[in-house]
Amino acid sequence: MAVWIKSMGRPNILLTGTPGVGKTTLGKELASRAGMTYINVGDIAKEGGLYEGFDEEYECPILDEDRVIDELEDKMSAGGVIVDYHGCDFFPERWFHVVFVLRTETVFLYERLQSRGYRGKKLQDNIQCEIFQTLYEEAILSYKKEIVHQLPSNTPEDLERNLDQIMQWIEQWMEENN
Ligand code: DAT
Repeated sequence: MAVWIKSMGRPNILLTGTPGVGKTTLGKELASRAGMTYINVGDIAKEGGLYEGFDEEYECPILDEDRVIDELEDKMSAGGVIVDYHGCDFFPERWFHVVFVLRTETVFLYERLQSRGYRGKKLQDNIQCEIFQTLYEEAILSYKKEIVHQLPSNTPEDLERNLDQIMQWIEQWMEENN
């Protein structure tokens, strides 16, 4: 594997998809293998209280998107960042060199969300979100179609394969851009 020097330009990667598809698992492991920075937008919002209300229907706080963008801008300009969020239409398009949309089949996702404590409408809405490929549609409307890739995320084997593929992609990007 090529040695990456810190001063080299590094890509920014967006990992998106329905809650439970495996963004955090993949993102953290990828950051550790690639020596990149992992950013979980949900956590950043929580830590900084970057909310502008509470959505009663979906039982979750409403993200203050402008403040999230202000908070992340400097880190994104520096490069080498992996961003994890279950939404993608409000980030500046220029931030990302590649977008991966993780996809999980209903049987697996149902079990993961149930064990996370999701029930009733919240569970159904998230399952439906995945079946209707809402995040994939959002991604291809928000970024150039050529940089948006779907990755199956059902099994530990999928996780390994995705890690390998993204590591290869990063290596190629580094060669082409440095
Ligand atoms: P997300 O960050 O998209 O909400 P997560 O990384 O927290 O998802 O993963 C949800 C659960 O699923 C967690 O218990 C780990 C498990 N998981 C993630 N990716 C997986 C995969 N490829 N195969 C099996 N389980 C996976």
